[in-house]
Amino acid sequence: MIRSTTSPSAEQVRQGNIRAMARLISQIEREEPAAQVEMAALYPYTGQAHIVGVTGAPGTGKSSLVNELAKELRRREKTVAIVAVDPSSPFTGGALLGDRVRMRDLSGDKGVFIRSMASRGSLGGLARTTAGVIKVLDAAAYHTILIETVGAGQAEVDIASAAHSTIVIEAPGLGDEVQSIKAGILEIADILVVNKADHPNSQRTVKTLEMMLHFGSTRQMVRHHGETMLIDDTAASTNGRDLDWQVKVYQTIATQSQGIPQVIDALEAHQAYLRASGEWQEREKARSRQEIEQLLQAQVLRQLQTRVPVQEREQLIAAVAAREIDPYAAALQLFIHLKQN
Ligand SMILES: Nc1nc2c(ncn2[C@@H]2O[C@H](COP(=O)(O)OP(=O)(O)OP(=O)(O)O)[C@@H](O)[C@H]2O)c(=O)[nH]1
Ligand SMILES: [Mg+2]
Repeated sequence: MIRSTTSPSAEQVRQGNIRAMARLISQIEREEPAAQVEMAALYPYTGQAHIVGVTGAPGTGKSSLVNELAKELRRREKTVAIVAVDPSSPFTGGALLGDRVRMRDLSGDKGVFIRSMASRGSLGGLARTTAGVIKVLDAAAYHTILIETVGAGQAEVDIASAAHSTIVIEAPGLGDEVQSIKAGILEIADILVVNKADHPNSQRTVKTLEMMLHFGSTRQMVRHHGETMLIDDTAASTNGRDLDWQVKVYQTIATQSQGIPQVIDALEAHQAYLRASGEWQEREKARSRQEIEQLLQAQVLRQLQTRVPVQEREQLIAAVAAREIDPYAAALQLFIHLKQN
């Protein structure tokens, strides 16, 4: 493949120029068309970084843990980019708070880049711009990209699914309930962490999670070709699929830097597993497919808005609502319209 960087500022991004990176990231956040040209120049250089999603219910210790993970990665001579995504607040409430601790711990280290992002418009938009920002950091050759996001629903799961490896954080609460089950984010975990292990109830949380993993209806969650599957324990051992990843529970006390190397070891093991099993490529393909389809969808919708008169669209919508025609017929009619124009 011929690799040529045609944009001078894309070249600066590749060399890790912080200002050039910040500028491009802002352009991406504003969804400026100019960013596309630079992203195209950078694209061949992406695909190297280990992208790690860190998600969990509010207050479980995501920011604290991400800081500790970053410090441990630095000890192992890895460069780190941190993206804190705060989908809940358009005014960057939690993201800013986490950032302040972060600045104290990690600022001044050239091997660490930190950026927080808050939702301006739709969550879909946030997922899209986050994906763009990850690419910039990837092209800038950071070894590991940590994405912190509050796990509260599908949009956050979408953001985390941009990752190669996903850490779901749980913290012992007052009751027995495991927050991530409620939020439906447990399924996306490659690594489970019970943070705040200094809390008296933490063993109970660990046991609950382990029980779910190992004995939950005699089945076990595994990641296979980018999808979470439930398989029988027996099938796992007799299928010759010994390359399948086993989700395990780790305990940390982020505020005392305890249990951190073990989590990084697990991350490194997961990365090695992804490469050895071919799943790294599978996930890249799945992500590429999703990205193309999303772009195509957005483009078709844009074309529709610019090419089909608003009255005509509204008439069709009214007709569908009034049950005069069905949605399929309406979509087909619009699609034919698009092709003709
Ligand atoms: N006791 C104890 N407290 C902790 C631990 N880790 C974090 N905390 C505290 O828990 C609070 C929340 O920590 P954060 O790291 O901000 O949690 P978060 O999940 O990023 O929070 P949001 O981004 O607001 O959802 C802070 O007061 C931390 O000091 C831990 O291991 N033990
Ligand atoms: Mg936080």
